[in-house]
Amino acid sequence: MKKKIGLLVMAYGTPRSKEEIEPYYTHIRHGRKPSEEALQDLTERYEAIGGTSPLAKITEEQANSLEKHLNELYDDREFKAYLGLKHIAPFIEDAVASMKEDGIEEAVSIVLAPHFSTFSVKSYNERAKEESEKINGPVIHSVESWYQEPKFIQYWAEQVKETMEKVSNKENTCVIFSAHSLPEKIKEYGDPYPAQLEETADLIAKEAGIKTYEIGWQSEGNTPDPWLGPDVQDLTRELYEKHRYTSIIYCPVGFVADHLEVLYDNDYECKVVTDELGIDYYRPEMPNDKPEFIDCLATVIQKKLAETK
Ligand code: FEC
Repeated sequence: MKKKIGLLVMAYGTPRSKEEIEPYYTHIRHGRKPSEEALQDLTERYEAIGGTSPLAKITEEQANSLEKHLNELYDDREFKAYLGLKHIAPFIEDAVASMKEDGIEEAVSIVLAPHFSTFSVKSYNERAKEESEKINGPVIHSVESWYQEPKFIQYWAEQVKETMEKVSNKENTCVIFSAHSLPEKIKEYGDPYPAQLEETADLIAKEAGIKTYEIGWQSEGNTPDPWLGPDVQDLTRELYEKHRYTSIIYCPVGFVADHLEVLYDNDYECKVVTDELGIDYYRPEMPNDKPEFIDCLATVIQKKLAETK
């Protein structure tokens, strides 16, 4: 008989309707309701990308494709995917409870974000483990980060090379690698997040054979404390002032899907800046549920399971 393994796929989550925007935003704000103005602003951003985000559908497709692919790779194990979201149902805790109900004793978990941070991956993993301990649920083997996986680096290197093919003045083009900004205070705790983004950029640039690239931060929150910078929009202006680049290729490598932070913050906000400067805007395709990306995630899971033997 095949051994049953729970595949806990954790992701940010997104409102599935206009009505869900307020509770979702309240959850992100740790239970504090957003002001009318902030809610209106977020609603307008969702409207600008079509009303809701495609993220809900993409996350489900990623989890289902990963389950299917892993089941093709193993003869002696059967994986069952459980989606656990950070800010909307099914929450991480719901997924752990479902695994327990289904009699799962061992699980492997992955967060659909490549870099580790105390603000992101650590909190996902802690929530899963705490819930499992509380209900005497499955043992969970958690992947901490997977940005170094060669198949991930390869994915973005291919995207950069393909995009470069479309650019007319390659010499005058800069690639900006970015991730979600976080409050700067994470540096005081020695959080590896900024260094991991830098390493990701260096690895992709080397693989793609590009020399002109920068690191930027995007989508920073609406709070008074300082956030990691430079912000991608400011960086675009600074780079133009200094080097007069004629094209920028934006690679939001901290994300793995088409969602608000990419479709709005890159494709709208950054494009406003490039249009104003009269330079070309490029943004390669996100991994979504492309087979090569699902294979990358499966490899990360295989490596984690090999460690636990
Ligand atoms: O609906 C969608 O398509 C977008 C989903 C979405 C993703 C995402 C990823 C990350 N976030 C991270 C950190 C923060 C911190 C705050 C924060 C705020 C928001 C808001 C929305 C939102 N985030 Fe998000 N994030 C997504 C959506 N995020 C909406 C609230 C409005 C706004 O500020 O724009 C600030 C919280 C606070 O106020 O205290 C911090 C990180 C990631 C990448 C890792 C991951 O996916 O977990 C880090 C997708």
